[in-house]
Amino acid sequence: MSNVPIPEGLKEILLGFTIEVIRNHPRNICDFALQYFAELKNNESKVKGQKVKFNNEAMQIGSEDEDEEFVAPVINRFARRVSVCAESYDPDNEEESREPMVIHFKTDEQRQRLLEACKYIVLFKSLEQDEFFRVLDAMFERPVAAGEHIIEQHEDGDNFYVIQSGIYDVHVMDNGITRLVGTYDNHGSFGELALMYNTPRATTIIARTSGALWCLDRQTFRRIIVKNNAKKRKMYDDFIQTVPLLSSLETYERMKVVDVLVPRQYTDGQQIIAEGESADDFYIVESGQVRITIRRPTQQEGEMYEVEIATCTRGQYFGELALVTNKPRAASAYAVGNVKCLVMDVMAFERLLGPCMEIMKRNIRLWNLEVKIEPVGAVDKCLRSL
Ligand code: 1OR
Repeated sequence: MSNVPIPEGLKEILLGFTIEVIRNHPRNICDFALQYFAELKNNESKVKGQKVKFNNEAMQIGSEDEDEEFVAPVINRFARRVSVCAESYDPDNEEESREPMVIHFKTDEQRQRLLEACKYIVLFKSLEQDEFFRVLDAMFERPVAAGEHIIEQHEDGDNFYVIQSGIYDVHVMDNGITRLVGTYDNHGSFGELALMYNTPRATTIIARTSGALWCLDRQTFRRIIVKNNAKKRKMYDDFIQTVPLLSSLETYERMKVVDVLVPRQYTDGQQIIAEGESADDFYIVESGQVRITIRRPTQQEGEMYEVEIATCTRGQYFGELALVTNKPRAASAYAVGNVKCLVMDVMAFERLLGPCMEIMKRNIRLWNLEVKIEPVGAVDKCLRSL
């Protein structure tokens, strides 16, 4: 038996399959095998001029070279990255885009859950469809135990994480004192900053409960997300410079704002925010007009009507009040004609607009004191007119 030649690649294929079985614990191994090998075959034929390579962690699609040997580097996906060379990112670097793509096999059920978990991830929103699918392909699932440290402040960044399930506390250590600054509750994502800006981890993230995370490796993150952000910066740079609220920010701070802004479009009459609802987004109008309205009681008991109290145009912002005061929306917003907004989620709002917070609070406060000032945003204006 020892003289029987082992076909090239067999070991790697079986090893890859075995690892996926152990990781996924399928109820029926035969069904799983059918699906696994069908997907493998599919990947092989899908990528013209490329072939599927294997390692014990992921399938990688590399460039065509029939004589090329199977590459099986041993990577531990869960091991923390210990050092980062100060790689700079050049979005036009063709070399970088020819690097092999990472693909982690997923069952249909996993893929469905992953799609669901990624639906509202801001960083994925401005990706083209094919880029988005490449990101999904590269993600892998990691079970998490309660008490586990997912990220350590000051370390280098290895992965970006999307939450599948579980509660995760965000701690910041400052002058030897550790503060709990936030909590992710079963949805959202974290770990993007170190990968985007080549900086050490900004916080420590600890799982409060058991759960699961989807991980995206640093290289794929940089090749797809950072590249996309570079495009976005080019696109929005001029506009962002004209937004009065952001004028107190340094250039690099404004760039970080652009990185997290997501474009959203609305058609005539469409409701953008609803009075009384909880708030998680902040809006800057890129084009078009937005009506801000509040509900007032009519003569009929229990009946309300909406009255317009302000309009917002290009460069103005709305939706900040509820985020600053941590209260439900004080007004509704509707598109007048076609409207384009740039939207930021509450976490990014708190993290990045700290320097602008005083301006926003001042506007709200000034209204409360009934001091007449030129409005910066719409909500302060509308509140003053109440
Ligand atoms: P990272 O790669 O630096 C830690 O790794 C992650 O924690 C970070 O990316 C963010 O995804 C996430 N400030 C900085 N990072 C935060 C914060 C945060 N919250 C979550 N992360 N602050 C809390 C804002 C509500 C400010 C703390 C002073």
